[in-house]
Amino acid sequence: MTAPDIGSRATVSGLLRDIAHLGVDSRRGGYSRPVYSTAELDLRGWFIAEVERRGLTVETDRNGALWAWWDLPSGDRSDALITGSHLDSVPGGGQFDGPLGVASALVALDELRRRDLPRERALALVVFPEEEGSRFGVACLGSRLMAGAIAPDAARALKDPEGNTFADVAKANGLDPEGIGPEPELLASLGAFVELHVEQGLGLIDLGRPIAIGGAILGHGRWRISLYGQGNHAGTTLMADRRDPMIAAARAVVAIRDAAKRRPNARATVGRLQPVPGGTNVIASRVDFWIDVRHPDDAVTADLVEEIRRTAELIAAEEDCTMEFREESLSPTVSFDAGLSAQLGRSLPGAPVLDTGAGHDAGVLAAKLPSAMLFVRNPNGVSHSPEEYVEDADAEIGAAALADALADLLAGER
Ligand code: HGY
Ligand code: MN
Ligand code: MN
Repeated sequence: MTAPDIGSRATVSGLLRDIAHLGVDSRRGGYSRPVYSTAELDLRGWFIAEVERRGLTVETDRNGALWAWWDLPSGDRSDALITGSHLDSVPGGGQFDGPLGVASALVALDELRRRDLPRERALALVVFPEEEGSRFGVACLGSRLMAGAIAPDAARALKDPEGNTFADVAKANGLDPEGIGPEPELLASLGAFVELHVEQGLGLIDLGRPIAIGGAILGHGRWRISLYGQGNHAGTTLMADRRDPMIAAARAVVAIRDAAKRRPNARATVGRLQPVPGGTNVIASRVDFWIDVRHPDDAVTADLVEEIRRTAELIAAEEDCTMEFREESLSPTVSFDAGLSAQLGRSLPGAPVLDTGAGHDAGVLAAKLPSAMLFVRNPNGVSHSPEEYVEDADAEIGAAALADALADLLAGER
């Protein structure tokens, strides 16, 4: 089946420029594209238009992931190959985290169709929802639901900062909340998943290479800490009479940093802190803040989190406050499929192997099917920030590498 004429030869940088106006965050800088926001829905519309221009039909699965199938003439989808990523972003995120993988999948598809090679398996381009967990708090929510890595009841009850449940938002966007959950039949039909993603570090800069094959993903989790004190007037309440959760939170944030620094290669971050009610002339009654903790060894992550819990509890007591501590999301360290990664190595001779401290849908699905990743050089190594960057030339090299890897896999290489 020869490639339908899609007009100009699409490039990754061209496709990304087409969506560069969607979800621009003028207050934070960068992009804010939470799942099911106008921006993310517009990005879904862009993806659907791009795959339909290519003659593919898009299916939405029970959890809201988009699947664009390049079917075999026989229609056989067994042992299918999938590639893709996500379109949602963190608040004030970069242009490439997620969309680079989706745009590269489109360009790789075009290249595969131009080559008109023999192929033994179908290919699907996939977009997973809520990879960042920025709206409902759980990273990779869409792929976790598909893989059965989160209970549907727990997912339905997740709330966004405005108090909307995932069930309500999913329903408002055409899903059946009672239908969300594992997709065992779909999973059983899949043979392999290859996700291309911007590198979120300096590894490729240090190596002087444009692309790498993924090795492992650091285990990572998120916990919410709530500190309760006595809300009061900033002017009429003497310092000695205060039970100020903001002081407890401030002390806890520094203690968290110190505890992480005592463990080589551990990372602990507090990037989100919300006082309630949040008035300039008001002593907070409550402070919610979230910790993101990561380490290659899951036991060290657990030990660090336990030390953080104990320390925060002690600080709360010293400040005459109380504390709630709750796990929101946890992913173990994952190594990508050795056989699939070795096959990528044969398709891309000389490509280095890099581990990553960032989580990905490929890391979640690795528990259910052979999964692997390709990383594309990011000149400043910065991510989850407006400064995230990929050179146009490297973006095209990444898509060409993805096409080479997929071509071999479609031809039956294992
Ligand atoms: O948080 C992460 O590691 C990923 O970017 N979702
Ligand atoms: Mn991210
Ligand atoms: Mn990402």
